[in-house]
Amino acid sequence: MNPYYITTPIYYVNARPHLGHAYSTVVADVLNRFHRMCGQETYFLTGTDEHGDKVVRAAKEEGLSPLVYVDQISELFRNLWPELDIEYDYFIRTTSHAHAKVVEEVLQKIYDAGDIYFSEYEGAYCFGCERFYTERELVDGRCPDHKTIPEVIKESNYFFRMSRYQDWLVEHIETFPDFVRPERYRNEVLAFLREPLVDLCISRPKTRLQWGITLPFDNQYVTYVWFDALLNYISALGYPDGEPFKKFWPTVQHLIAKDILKPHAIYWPIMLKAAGIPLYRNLNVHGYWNVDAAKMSKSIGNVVDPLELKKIYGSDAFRYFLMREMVFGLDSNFSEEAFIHRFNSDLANDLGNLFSRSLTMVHKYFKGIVPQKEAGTESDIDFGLRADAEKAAQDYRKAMEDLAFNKALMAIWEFINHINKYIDVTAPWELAKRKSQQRQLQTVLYNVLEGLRVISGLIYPIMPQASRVMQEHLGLKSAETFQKMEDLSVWGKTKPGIKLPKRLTLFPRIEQGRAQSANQEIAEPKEVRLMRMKPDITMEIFQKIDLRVATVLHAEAVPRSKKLLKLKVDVGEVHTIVAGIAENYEVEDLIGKQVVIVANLKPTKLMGILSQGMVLTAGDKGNCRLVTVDGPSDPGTPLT
Ligand code: ME8
Repeated sequence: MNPYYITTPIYYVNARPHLGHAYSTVVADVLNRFHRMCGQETYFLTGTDEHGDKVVRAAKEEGLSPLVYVDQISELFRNLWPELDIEYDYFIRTTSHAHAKVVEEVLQKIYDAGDIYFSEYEGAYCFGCERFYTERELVDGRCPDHKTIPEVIKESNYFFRMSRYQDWLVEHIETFPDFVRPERYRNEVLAFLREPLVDLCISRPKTRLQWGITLPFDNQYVTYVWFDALLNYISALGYPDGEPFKKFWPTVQHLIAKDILKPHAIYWPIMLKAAGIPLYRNLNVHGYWNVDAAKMSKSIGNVVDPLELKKIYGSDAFRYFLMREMVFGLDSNFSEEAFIHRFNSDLANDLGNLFSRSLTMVHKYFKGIVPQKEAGTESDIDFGLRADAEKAAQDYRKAMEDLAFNKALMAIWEFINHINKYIDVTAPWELAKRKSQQRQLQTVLYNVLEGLRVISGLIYPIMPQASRVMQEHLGLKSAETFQKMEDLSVWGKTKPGIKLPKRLTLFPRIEQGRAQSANQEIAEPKEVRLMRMKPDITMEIFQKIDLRVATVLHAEAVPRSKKLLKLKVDVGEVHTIVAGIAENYEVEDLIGKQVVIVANLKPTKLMGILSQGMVLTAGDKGNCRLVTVDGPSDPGTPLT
């Protein structure tokens, strides 16, 4: 069986991860798990793109060196993925030494072959895009993305002779119709290739940019960030001699959104061809998530934080929503209302209720022991359930292979509805009333459990936690066996006689827009809670917080506030701090007390009083205690 290699874009470290990044990476994880279920050996690559102008500018804004800055943001991405149950095999960083070596090697190879030349160029340069624009590409003289007027820059640079490969690329795309898919993006690429292809400027003079990989044939230049970044897909596998490269490269599936179609569909195949490396198998292009019908943007303030959603609704529900809501290839809209609606109707009602009502009956009628299916009763009361299960598994598989995740889920949900109807029609509660129908009751509930087994396996790539919990509660011990596609198309794998654990609610309904705490079984399993406590700020960030010992000189109530006290504290100098501790401390108890404060918090006005710091407490409201030091300390002593 063919191995399977899936890649995501490597994300720029100039911004924190958001919904869009999470979507691509969840899709890659879903595909990776699905192909593993099909018995393939898989490799899943993601990572961060850390060179270029954009990163230098973002670091500058934060007052950090690029090196420190890229470490911090890259870590945010790396730490987010396990929170969303994303299990990648390798996380590549373009600032790694091994990657730089591959970039140098490929550049040299293409240079030696004569496809890189030196020339002077004057053109309109957009700093946001980090590239030159031709007159034709500009819209009213402005960058189509950033809407800014590009600067005219004249410089000598190295160019990659892409024009030489134009006809070859058109022919390749025409010969392999699914090279770029879905078709709308293939058409877009072909339309672009109808115009003459301009050679690509692949260097930046060090006088303008130092943050990049030095060209192996001219140390006055660094490599253009896209030429560097695209090579991650092979450097991560240990190109040219690494075993993973030999095994996985020929099967590669790239996954991107439409924003980076051109570098992936044009620069990248030509780079591979020029370097004598076989081309990728498919470029899979998805659409954009908009939020509340607008493009996600920092300035509008509608950027969706995946971690926030995960914390409230759980990783499974987040993954389910993304996969169910977006038609791969088209744009989609995110809104929390739609999210909650899907959660309640699909997860809590359809799947969750089926699961609970089925297990409740097994506990009620059979003391929680999986009943034996009785020969002779089976066909009478099958009502086509077995055929439905086979059809669901087939439709699901086809849809997953076509990247039609919404359809794959629809196939599962159609089957869920069939089981629900099956229960209504066979009415186990009626069968249970008569001893003579005991055998029928056994068979009906056996069939229901068997249907749930199939569902628990099919949902695995999308909702790995719910899949595991379902399987545990269905008495399926070896999770591995029940996550194989081949087992899911075979009826009758459930073993009778097994005692099932107490039932639980898989997806408790969300009331008033927020998940209930009962959701914890799925939303917050223990290991995830621990993971959240893992440090996710670096020492540099922590050290920016100036914690000091302060002695309280004076305290008084803030008029018209039940909670606030105005303190004057000695922290080497006198600071006024407004603290919400009035319900826990009397004014007179505070005088002379040594507390710990954040001394460099930006001053802010509270009830008209300028507060110059924050007093640290443990707990809040009813049980709030001041953090103090274990013995007298000089006011202003820093905490280390
Ligand atoms: O372009 N909807 O990095 P990037 C869906 N470093 N997906 C979205 C999205 C949205 N609104 N916004 C971003 C780069 N994405 C380069 C890539 S690869 C060799 C170098 C996702 O941080 C989507 O996958 O801008 C998109 O292609 C990618 O993030 C762009 O990430």
